[in-house]
Parts: sequence; C-alpha cells; structure tokens
Amino acid sequence: PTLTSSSSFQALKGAESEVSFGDLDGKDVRVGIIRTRWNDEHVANLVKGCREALKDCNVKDENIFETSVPGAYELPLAARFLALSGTVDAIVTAGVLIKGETLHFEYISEAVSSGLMSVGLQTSMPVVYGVLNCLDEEQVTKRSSGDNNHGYDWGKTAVEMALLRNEAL
Ligand code: DLZ
Repeated sequence: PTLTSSSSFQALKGAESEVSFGDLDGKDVRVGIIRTRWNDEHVANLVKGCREALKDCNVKDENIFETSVPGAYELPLAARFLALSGTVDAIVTAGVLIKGETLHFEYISEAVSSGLMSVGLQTSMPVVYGVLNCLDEEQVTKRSSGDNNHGYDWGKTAVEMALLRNEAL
C-alpha cells in the first residue's frame, strides 16, 4: 500500500511533523486489553487509565475487547492467541510484578518482557508492554494513579501503533 505523507509512519521516518498524542484518531481502531488478576486493584487502575486514553483517541467502546489471565507470566501466550485471532489492531497488556524475597521476580520479569516482544515481532501485531516491575506497592501506586497513571500512556501507544500497523501492512 502507498504511505501518505501525513501518516504516522512518515513521521516516524523523520518527516517534519512529530507524532502528537492529541492527533491520534482511533475511530476505526480495535484494541484488545489483556490484564492480570494478580495485583488486581493496581491493575484495575492501570486499565482505567488505558481506557481513558482510548476514549480520548476516539476509540469506540464496542472496539475495546478486555480479558484477563491469572498472572504476568501468562500474558505472552494470551497475547499471541489474541494476535493470531485477527480481531484487534493492537494489544495492551496490563500487569504488575512486585519483587518478593526470592528470584521469582527476576525470572518472570525477563520472560514476560522478552515474550511480549517476540509475540509482537512474530505476529506483526503491536503488543504494548504494560507491565510495571516494582520493588514495593508504593512504587506501583505512584505509577498507576493520578497524573502518573502509566496505563494512560499505554492506551495512547496502542492507538499510535495500531495506526502505524494499518498503514504499513
Ligand atoms: C506466582 C506469582 C508471584 C509470586 N508474583 C506475581 C506478581 O507479582 N505479579 C503477577 O502478575 N504474577 C505473579 N505470580 C503469578 C505468575 O505470573 C503466574 O501466574 C504463575 O507463576 C503461574 O504461571
């Protein structure tokens, strides 16, 4: 397909205009949110932030699909299933990993991060890395509430990447 000069793809290639969140129009974009049930309360706040961003980008309610998995370790496979279903244009994962007393955190963090990257590259589906890796709950709260809700950024990123994908493919 031909890429238009106003496209976000051109902007990423270094054209004059910068991609501005305010310009993102997601009226035809379908987004899948996969969230964990571990750390449920924090993840709910992140998903709320994500949904606010999707709304600000004109993504229709009926074009937002949400499902849950037990924990962060399950996110890559669930993202792969959803990517292969062809029903969405971008996926937001949402989870919180909190460091405990064992090496569990390190193993899971690394596996989830590289797993999600692999899914995106293998399926050409934007997979937003929405996993907070924190040392304690205080760090999580600071990043999932008020003006610093990272979920909001994840929602915007999903729309931007969905538009880029739809231009590129
Ligand atoms: C087991 C576990 C632990 C200890 N901590 C977390 C966590 O902080 N955040 C999270 O999302 N999941 C955690 N899990 C669950 C694992 O992600 C996974 O669900 C199980 O190991 C089963 O595969």
